[in-house]
Amino acid sequence: MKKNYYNFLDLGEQPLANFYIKKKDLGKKEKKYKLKIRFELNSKLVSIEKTFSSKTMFNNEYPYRSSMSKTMKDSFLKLSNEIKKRIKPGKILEIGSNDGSFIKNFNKKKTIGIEPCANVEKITKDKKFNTYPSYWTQDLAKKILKKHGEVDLIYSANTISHIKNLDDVFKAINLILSSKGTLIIEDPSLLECLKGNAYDQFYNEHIYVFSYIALKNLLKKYNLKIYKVDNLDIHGGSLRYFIKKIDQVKMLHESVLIQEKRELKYRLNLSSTYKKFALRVKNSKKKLISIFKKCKKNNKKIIGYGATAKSVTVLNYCGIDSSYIDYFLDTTLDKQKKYTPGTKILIRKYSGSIDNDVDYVFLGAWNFKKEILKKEIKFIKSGGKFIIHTPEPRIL
Ligand code: DWN
Repeated sequence: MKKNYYNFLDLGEQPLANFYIKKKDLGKKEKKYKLKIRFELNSKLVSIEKTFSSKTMFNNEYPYRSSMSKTMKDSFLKLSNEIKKRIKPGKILEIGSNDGSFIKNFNKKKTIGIEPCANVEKITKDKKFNTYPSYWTQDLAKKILKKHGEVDLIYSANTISHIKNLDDVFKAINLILSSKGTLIIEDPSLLECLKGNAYDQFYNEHIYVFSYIALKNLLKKYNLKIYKVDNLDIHGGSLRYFIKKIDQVKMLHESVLIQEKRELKYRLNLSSTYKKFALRVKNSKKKLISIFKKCKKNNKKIIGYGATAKSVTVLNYCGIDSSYIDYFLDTTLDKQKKYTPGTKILIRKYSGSIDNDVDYVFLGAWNFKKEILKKEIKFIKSGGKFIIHTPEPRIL
């Protein structure tokens, strides 16, 4: 039988992102898998080949907190104000509410948050938000429907792309979204990922990287339709999709057709585009390694900034470990004093500045480049430099 997908990228053996290693476990064998990416010829969906269960990935030791960046907090606040002004929903449900950066902008009585990582959900529960430490499924949707009734708005940022069973996701949404309700989904944009050679958008948690075209195809099955698309700078380029039940969409916003045209112009619907991307990724690896080698040859001290899930892919794919990077700085408490998955680089607490003896900083959190470069102006003025791998590996 003819294959209906095209495997276009092999990012080698990878550990699970967000599985930071405790000092006592440094000698232990890590769980690893082969990270391969595929393009489905019919649905146009791009996904990783080997997946892990949600229970394995999103557990009660999950370290990521969305409130760690001003950029994210500002973005959630701006969207919340837009929702209040334009949509004026009654009840709001967020799938993947993390530490509450979005729901905190609304009246507690109006919001319901779903966050499967119990350690993260505890943060909002302790602040008396109505949150559930559960995975988003039809069973949960039924339970919430019984208790709270239908909701007028469902928001989900950087979560739907993390759930393998999309059939269950959208059926669950349809169970609880009111007939005139709005669904807003936000996830990294495949177009921007390809344009920016941001191959680090692929790791075990990002089961899918959506394009407008693929999501549109998928939503049809569930009687849902995208009526507006916002292009955001967030996470290196994200798309925010505004969706309603098909019979509620009277007119499409011009942004929908513009996005579709952009994606077709870039040929996101053709395998050849992904083949070219894979070649660029191989070149990117060579270039990044040569930058690191050159710096080390000149006895320069390199550290990392932002121990992101994304950087796990880059470091492991390029074989950049603690022989190149002395340590990472990160503001996230649950990452500090631990080591990066696979490459075992120590993560240190960020205490307000970069040490004077540092020559180069590898920007793991390149998606917050603007915010970080602004904050580190003193380091830059004193001659410090940043290394970045997207869109091309280079020294800033
Ligand atoms: O999709 C996902 C996104 C939203 O978050 C998840 N699968 C996991 C996670 O991915 P990530 O780790 O690649 O996300 P971020 O938001 O790029 O991570 C930024 C990291 O950098 C955090 O650990 C916080 C840190 N940071 C810092 O130390 N100083 C960030 C900023 C802005 C800073 O100034």
